[in-house]
Parts: sequence; C-alpha cells; structure tokens
Amino acid sequence: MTQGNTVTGNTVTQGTSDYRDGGLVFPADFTFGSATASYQIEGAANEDGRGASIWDTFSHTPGTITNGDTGDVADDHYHRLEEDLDLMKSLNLQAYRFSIAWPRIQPTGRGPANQAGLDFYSRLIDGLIARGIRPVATLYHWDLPQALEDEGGWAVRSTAEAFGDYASIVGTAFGGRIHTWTTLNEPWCSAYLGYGSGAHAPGLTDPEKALKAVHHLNLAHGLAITALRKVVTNDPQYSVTLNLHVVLGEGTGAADAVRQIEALGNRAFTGPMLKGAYPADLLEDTKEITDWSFVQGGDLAVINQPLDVLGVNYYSTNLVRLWDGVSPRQNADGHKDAGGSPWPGASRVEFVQQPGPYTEMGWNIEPSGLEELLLALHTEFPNQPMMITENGAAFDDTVDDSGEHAAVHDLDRIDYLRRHLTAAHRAVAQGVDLRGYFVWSLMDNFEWGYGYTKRFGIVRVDYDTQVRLPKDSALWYAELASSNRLPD
Ligand code: GCO
Repeated sequence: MTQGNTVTGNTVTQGTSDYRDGGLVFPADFTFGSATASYQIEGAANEDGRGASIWDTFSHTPGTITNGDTGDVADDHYHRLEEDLDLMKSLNLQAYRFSIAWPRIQPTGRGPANQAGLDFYSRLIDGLIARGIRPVATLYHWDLPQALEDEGGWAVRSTAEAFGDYASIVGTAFGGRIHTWTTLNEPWCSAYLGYGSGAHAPGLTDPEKALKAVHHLNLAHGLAITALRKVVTNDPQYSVTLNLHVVLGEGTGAADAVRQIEALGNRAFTGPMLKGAYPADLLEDTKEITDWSFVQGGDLAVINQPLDVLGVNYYSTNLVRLWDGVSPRQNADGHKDAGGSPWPGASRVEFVQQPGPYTEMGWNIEPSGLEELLLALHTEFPNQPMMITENGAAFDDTVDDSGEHAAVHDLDRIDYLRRHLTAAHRAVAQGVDLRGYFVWSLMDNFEWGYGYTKRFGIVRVDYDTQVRLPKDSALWYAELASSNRLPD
C-alpha cells in the first residue's frame, strides 16, 4: 500500500494527538472479541496424537527462546477449555479468534485426520456457539508440522498444496459452524522471521527461501479458500490476517526507503491477494536474490480471492531511512536479532529507534499509526471491509494482593487499548468499513522468542498454578463489549 502521506520530508507526523476522545460509541453491529493462537496457549504438546510442529523443535533448541521456555504446557488451555470458555463469556466477548494447530489435525501434515484433534476443536466451537460467541478460526498461526518442514517447509510448493488438503479436512469437519475463516496469521512473520532473520521457527537465515516462503504462503491462502468454499455448508466470511507495516521515513531518500519496506512488508501480500499481481518494484528490488520463477502460471488467479473481510494486526510504527553505509546500521524494527535479515534485498535501509513511550516489547506506542493504516487501506481498497484482528500491549504487570481479592491494575494497558480504539473509531467516522476489533490477547501466553516474559493478556495467568485473573483491562473491555461505548 502507498503511505506517501506519512512521509513528510525530514519530519514525521507522530505523537501529535493523544487519542483520548471521550464518550465514543461504536456502530451497533461492531464486533468486540479477543484473540489467541494454538501454540501460545494450548500446551498438551504430546497428547491425543498431536504431531510435532516447527515451534516444538525450535523452542526445544537451546538458545532460541528467553529462559529456554517452550509451549509444552503454556496456559494448559487444552485441559481447561470449559473454564476458558466461561471466562470469555464473563467478559462479554462477542467473538473469539483462535487458531487450529495443523499437527493436531494431521500429525505429519498429510494423510487422514486425527479424530482426537478434530474433537478438541469441535468442543471449542460448540462451546463458543452455546455461549453466543462467534467462532473466528485461523487455519495457520505458525505451527507447521515438522514433517513438512523436513521436506522444505514454506520454501517448497508442496507445503502450500498440503495446506489446501488440510483446509478441506477442517472445512468438512467444522464447516457449518465457523463464522469467519482466516487462512493465515501474519505470513510476513512466517516467511521473513522464519526463513530470513531466523528469529522464529524454523530459524533459517536464507533470503531466497524467505521469498519463496512469501509466495508459497500466498498460494496456500488461495488454495485454502478454494478448498473451503467447496466443502462448507454455511455462508461464512473468508479472511486473512496481515501485519501491515506503517512505515515512516526520514532523511535523504526517505521515500525510497519507505517504498522498499512497504513492498516487502505489505504489498508482497496485498498485491497478489487483493490485486492478483506481485508489485513490479518488489521483483526489481529482489532480483539479485531470486528471479521469482517459482511463481507458476495460474498461481496469481488462485491467490486473488475476494475477501469478505481483511484482518489487520497493528501494534506500532516503523521509522526508516537510507543507511549511509558508514555508521553502525540500526535495526530497530521491533524483532529479535537472530543473525539474518527479515528484509531481503533491503540492505540499504535501516530502522531507526523511535521516540517513546514504549510497551514492554520496546515497541513505540503510536495510535495515530492505526488510523493512518486503516485510512490508507481504505483509499487503496475502497470496497474492502476490514477488522482489527490483533491490537494490544505487553506490560510488566504486578499483582496487587492488598485487597480482599487479588487484582492487576493495568492502567497502562487500558490507556493503550483506549487510545487505539479511539484511532479505530476515528477511522470509522471517516468512512472506513471496519467491522470489529480483537484484543491481543485473551490471556498471558507464550510470546514466541520471548517465552513467558512478555504479558499481553487482559487476563493474567499464573504459570505455576494456571489460575486466571482478569486484569482491570479485562473488566474495562467487558464493559465496552456490552455497551459499545468506550468507558471513561
Ligand atoms: C503476532 C502474533 C501473536 C503475537 C502478538 C504479539 O502478531 O506476532 O499474531 O502471536 O503474540 O502479535 O507479538
């Protein structure tokens, strides 16, 4: 997407508004939900026939995850399903975005379904429906069956084809009960952090594989929707969730730096998915890495599926400039440094540290970026409904035991959510067709390379006892979800 409007020569239009408008009311049919992901919460990694995923392998590799944490137990959600469903109900959630672990359904990524895996998600879906909560199912939130990685993972085409078969299995099993299907969560991370920088599973640092992964993930998206459409028995919404980058530029050549990062970070996905073509400048920028000959005839037509709703994840902004080639190169793009680059072909771009305030992830808090992103998408894709499928913040919460009941007074998180919801509301007021908002996350969980050290939940999880404690932000959000009005 083009966000030239955010580049203002040598200055950046950030931090000019506090986004604390009062008394905002959302449209009556606006959906308030929360989101999680299988590997981050389920645990039960070796139960009921679940196969190994690339995240099992990666997290068990020494040195990859802070404190050597793994998702083996996580929030033990697999065994606490009923309690967690009741929790969602108590928070007035209207929808719940969860992901299905592919290796629970097909332990090696191919072959017949594992019935116990299907049964678990079936109970989850029925439990949501019984409580009046809409199921929003993500097919892939990064836990690729390890057996498929052993055959080349997302760098090979056969993984995309296997994904289509997997979609057909889950579509057949759950296809009358899912409100919204999301094919992929943040393919940017799967491709570039998994195969480019090495910060995520499978931990490779190969720029050509990263670009192949981009295409095969896009293809998987198209094949999955094609497969689902054939088997589902209701009339669901189809979507994908992208972490689109709000890219601001500074210095000489700012526009070119912004353009390169937008091409890799945004248009590499929105191009094929929403326009049926890879952007010419992306192909040009990466021509020394690959000739893109892995894109076969007919692929783009498969990828270019009409989407009922585009899922947008937003946390913060990026500030880039052209590197002078002399000073130490800055890489403040918010991701763990693991040796490789998540930006293949953009070796002349550096990511500049931005002014605070920051969350516990070190990400700058900038609600205006969300408004700008939604408006830019609306301008480029005027008829495309959208929803915010993730937004939220990690903070260093403390438990207050001084009262009758323990509490977490996470005013910083409430402030973050309030300001970003204000940004979303401003976008709606300017005509953006925004259908809903999902807070990341329902509960504290395994934050990938950072293990359990970063708490994103509106519900606290005590990892020793697995006790769930709604934070003040959860109570605040519950009020919003029932009233449609931003609480004061
Ligand atoms: C992602 C994932 C989540 C993360 C969240 C915070 O967007 O990276 O969807 O799994 O936990 O974004 O980093």
